[in-house]
Amino acid sequence: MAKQRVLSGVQPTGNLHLGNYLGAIRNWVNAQDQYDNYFCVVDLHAITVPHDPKVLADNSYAIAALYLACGIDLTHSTIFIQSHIAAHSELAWLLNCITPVNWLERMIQFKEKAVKQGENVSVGLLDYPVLMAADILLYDADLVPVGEDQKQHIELTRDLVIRINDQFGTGENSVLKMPEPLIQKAGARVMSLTDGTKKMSKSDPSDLSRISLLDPPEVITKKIKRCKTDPTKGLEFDNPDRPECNNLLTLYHLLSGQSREAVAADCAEMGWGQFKPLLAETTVEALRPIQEKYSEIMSDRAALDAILRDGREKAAASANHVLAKVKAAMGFSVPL
Ligand code: ATP
Ligand code: LTN
Repeated sequence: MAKQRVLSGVQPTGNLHLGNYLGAIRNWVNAQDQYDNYFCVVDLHAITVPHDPKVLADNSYAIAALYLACGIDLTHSTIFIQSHIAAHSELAWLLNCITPVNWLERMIQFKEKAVKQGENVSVGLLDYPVLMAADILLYDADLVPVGEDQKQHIELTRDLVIRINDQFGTGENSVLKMPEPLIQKAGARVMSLTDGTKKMSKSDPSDLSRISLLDPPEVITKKIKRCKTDPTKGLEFDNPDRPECNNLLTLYHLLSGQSREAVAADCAEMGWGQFKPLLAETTVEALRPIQEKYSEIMSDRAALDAILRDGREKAAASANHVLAKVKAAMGFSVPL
């Protein structure tokens, strides 16, 4: 039987952090041999908030290199850059014309990001989930592995599939494949180091709130030393009054590879003074191989270019096929 198709992506809006890694990329890597995978760098999404044209292309290359450094394996996975494939923008337009505006106005991410933009909210920010739906649907994806925050966007994608298939499918022939979110519980929501009730995010103004995958050891150690804790004695998971404690223990559990039970038992009597250096050392060691591989990949730009060229060719074949199917179903003329 053919393998199920997986598609996911990350925006090149800055360096990846532990939330992106533990909520998304690590899960892609761990499951990649079970699926036929497409991982894109969603640069068209990165311009939905004001961006710097001087760094956009470099950030996209850096994210592609980080995918590889984290263990994405080209024998199971295709890596490409979203804007290299025009079909993403084109399908987004077609989907726009059947998407009710109020579906988009309800999106939590839109509401949160719109507040931060003040007067300067672009149509693109509102339309972000439609472009994301296009990303997913162009590859006939069965599964979309993401962190918890993206679930609502995948639900919107599913609603769009129902709408397109109802309006333009014929009998047995559906136009688009129905995707499902794939959200691993552990790591689905890594919280900020400075506020355990907010998610760790690339766009948080404070660099101390997140650990970047490329932070040097001394920076990691400093950030963990300074991170928010509480005065309660002993460490525990799942106490709703101790969000920082739960977050830091979860990071230790995921990065050390020890079970939750073992971590809960080992840390039950610990104070922060003992735990923080342990977490810092574990994080440094977990990120070291990724950082080494990243430097290696970035030192051979021609090889990375070749990988992205191959990725683009493979991705375009799927995307153009699905786009043609949608255009035919919607009744467009075919250019001769
Ligand atoms: P931004 O702050 O620029 O919106 P982001 O940090 O939220 O960016 P994205 O590029 O939007 O990062 O997300 C890429 C992937 O990482 C998505 O699958 C998303 O669900 C996941 N992700 C992002 N932040 C976290 C987090 N704190 N915990 C778990 N997963 C996360
Ligand atoms: N919105 C996602 C990034 C993204 C994505 C996708 C994820 C854009 N297109 C398609 C999965 C599938 C985010 O993580 N902020």
